[in-house]
Amino acid sequence: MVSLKSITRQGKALFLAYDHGLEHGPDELAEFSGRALDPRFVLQIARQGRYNALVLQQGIAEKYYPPAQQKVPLIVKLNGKTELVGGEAVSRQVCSVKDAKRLGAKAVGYTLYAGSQHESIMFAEFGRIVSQAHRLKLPAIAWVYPRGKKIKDESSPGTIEYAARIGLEMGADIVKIKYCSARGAFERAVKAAGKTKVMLAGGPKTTSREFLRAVQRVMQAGAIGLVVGRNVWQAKEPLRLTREIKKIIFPK
Ligand code: FBP
Repeated sequence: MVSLKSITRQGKALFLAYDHGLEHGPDELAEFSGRALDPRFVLQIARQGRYNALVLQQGIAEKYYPPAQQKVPLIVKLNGKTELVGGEAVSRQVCSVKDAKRLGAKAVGYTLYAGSQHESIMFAEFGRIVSQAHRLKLPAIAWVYPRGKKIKDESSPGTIEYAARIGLEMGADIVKIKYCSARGAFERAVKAAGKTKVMLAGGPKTTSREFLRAVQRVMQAGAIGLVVGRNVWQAKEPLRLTREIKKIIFPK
């Protein structure tokens, strides 16, 4: 098994995600204060907040991730899509594992839209990515987001449990899944993921209180941490919220 040491602390982790410019567009980065449109603002949060890793697409990694930033380990997201297309979700690989490594990545990430009519394309790509990443001793992280005509509720208990299991079956070292507040749902998802570690996907901006409660619940359920984007860099005081999140993930 590939070691997760370079992107975890005491087996736990807090990653900052910043691939939204591609996934959702500049409006979302500019929402609330507009500060997050500038990659330097978010990179500074990652550095000052001492995140365990920062998730970037190759473009921003290449242009904004200077050697000084490298105190915060890099995770390169290998696939991506925009919101400009309709239809069943498909997100193809846009960066190779080798290029990610060249950019300084300590792990690679990939989104699987399980349930989409095009899931087989993404499964085949991710299967190859896992082998290539493991050959280079890089962990492979799967964002498993069930999405498509047949998925009624992306974060129902059964759906998140299935998403977690897909991570294990596909060979991911970490699987990132959506939140579900139903009693016992996240516990069952963690169980379904077996030896694949589970992390929570932050989701759209909510109140800090609500967000911290969700973090608390998933940590109690056995998750190793979270990959957060909007809830932190759209917050009024991102570093303050980071400290609160860290108190939950790393209690000692
Ligand atoms: P957030 O914490 O902002 O939700 O970021 C996590 C993330 O997975 C990003 O990596 C990605 O850009 C986004 O969520 C995808 O969101 P959506 O579920 O709306 O496609």
